[in-house]
Amino acid sequence: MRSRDNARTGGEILVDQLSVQGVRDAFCVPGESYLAALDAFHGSNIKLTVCRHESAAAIMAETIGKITGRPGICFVTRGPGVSNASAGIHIARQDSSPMIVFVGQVGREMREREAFQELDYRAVFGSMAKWATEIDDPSRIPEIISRAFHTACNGRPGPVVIALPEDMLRERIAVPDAKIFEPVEIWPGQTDMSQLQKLLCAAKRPVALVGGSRWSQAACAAFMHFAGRFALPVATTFRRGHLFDALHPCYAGDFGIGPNPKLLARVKNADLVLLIGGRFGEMPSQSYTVFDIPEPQTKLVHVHPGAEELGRVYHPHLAINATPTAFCSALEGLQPPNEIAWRGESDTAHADYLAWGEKATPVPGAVNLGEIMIWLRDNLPPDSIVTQGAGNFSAWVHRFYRVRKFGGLVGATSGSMGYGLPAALAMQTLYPQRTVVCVSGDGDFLMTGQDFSTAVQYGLPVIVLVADNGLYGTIRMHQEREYPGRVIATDLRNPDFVAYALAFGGYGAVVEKTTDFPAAFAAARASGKPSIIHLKIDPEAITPSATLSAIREKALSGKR
Ligand SMILES: Cc1ncc(C[n+]2csc(CCOP(=O)(O)OP(=O)(O)O)c2C)c(N)n1
Ligand SMILES: [Mg+2]
Repeated sequence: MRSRDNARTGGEILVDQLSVQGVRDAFCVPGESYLAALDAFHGSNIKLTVCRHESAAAIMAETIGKITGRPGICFVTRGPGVSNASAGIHIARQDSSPMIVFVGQVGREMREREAFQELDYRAVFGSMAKWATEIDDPSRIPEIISRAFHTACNGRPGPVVIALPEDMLRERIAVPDAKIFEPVEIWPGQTDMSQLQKLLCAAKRPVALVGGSRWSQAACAAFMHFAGRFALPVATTFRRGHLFDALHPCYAGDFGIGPNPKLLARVKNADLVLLIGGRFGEMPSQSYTVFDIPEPQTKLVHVHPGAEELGRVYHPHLAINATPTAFCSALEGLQPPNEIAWRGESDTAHADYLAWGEKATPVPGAVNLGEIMIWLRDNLPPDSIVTQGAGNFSAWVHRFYRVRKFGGLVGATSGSMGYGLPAALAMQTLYPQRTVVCVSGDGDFLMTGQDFSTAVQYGLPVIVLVADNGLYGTIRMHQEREYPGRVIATDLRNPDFVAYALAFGGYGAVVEKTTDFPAAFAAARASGKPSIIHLKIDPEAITPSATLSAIREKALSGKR
């Protein structure tokens, strides 16, 4: 209800401002604390998706931020709502994804009495979010939203939390909108690039690792072109497989959890390692074991958009503060040496990668997740999207599935269970024409499984594979390694996932043996409905290369 005197409510100013910033989708669980903002979505061009749980709403927003590079938007209510959303806020932090979470807040006159559901958001999210604030005055909404977009996206992206006192959202004032923002590119200096040129000319065994955020399809294409010109072996870091085409002749594989031993050896033996875009966190450093801290034994080039990440753990030989987008275009100016000392290495690395995932490993039980991943890689269109949560099942995705396109694999580098389904819903919202498959575990799926109803409500025909081994398998594996035979709290009693899908109004099929999968997948697709394919996995098939009993036996023999 915009009035004739140009006065708008705080809620209207806020939603108009989101629209000016180019927001097309927002995700919420409603609350009485922000009714005036909800009301302002009437007549706006932003599609508001209502979810069943705030963790799903927050993950959907995070996924939008991760893939588009512009903040994903989520609205949740005060205390309990934002507490539920905090898993998504943490993911945005660890995964460096731009996101803005709007939270209802008690009226201004009640603050600090611990009124109903009141929280001090600045204190609670002070260390998890990139910025946590509260808007006291509706005339400052355009300014604060503009800053929130800049903060969420610039440098190393991350989550912003903004609290909205409910009376502030109802106040009516006249204020102009702020203009649309653009994330600031950070260009590498000429000196940086010429030093890199020299390092590459002197290298004998270089390898590149790509990760992090602030990539785009064009940046990935530019990097692949560079890798091709330099015959440079390139690996992707944990859950960033979508940054490099798996069938590019320079692709050396996934350098995540349990990488190909040949790739691990290659990185360890390299005399020059380039990490582009990612943090030198626990995963790319293989739990901080690959390089010495703080002075690595090999030459490291670290390219990162956040200056504070450069030298955080490792002292790089060359630190370049740049966004991957800008850095990759600057790579056009580098020339490969006349004689590439490592010529042939990218071919070997790629052959090692292909061989590592060529054939499924034999596993106990009638359903082999490796063969299913191979079927998907051979049969899904190249622009398909696979999303995943966290659990041992994901090892089969990384090893046997082949990601071809930017956005083709979406996962949480923070290892947050329950990620796959909301991420799939967000991707299907963004790309209605593309096939979206979510690969989840039985534990993983039920962390956000209630939002299967959101898929049904909005007609998002995602296909969810639930790898049901009746276990919190990852933890059981660690338990058997550390405390063999002393099983506790890792068994699961599961529902009938087909009945679950049907009860929600979706399609369901069970797969008892690998050869049932193609027909089940075809039927799911033909149904046009959100679907669940229930995969009955033998609990002994705990990794692609080890059984649960073998892990226990090994641990017991070590203790004897
Ligand atoms: C939100 C969250 N809670 C707990 C964990 C710890 N955790 C990691 S993997 C895992 C078990 C995953 O089980 P499931 O999804 O069934 O996959 P599986 O390992 O059995 O293949 C747990 C509990 C986590 N990573 N995230
Ligand atoms: Mg499981």
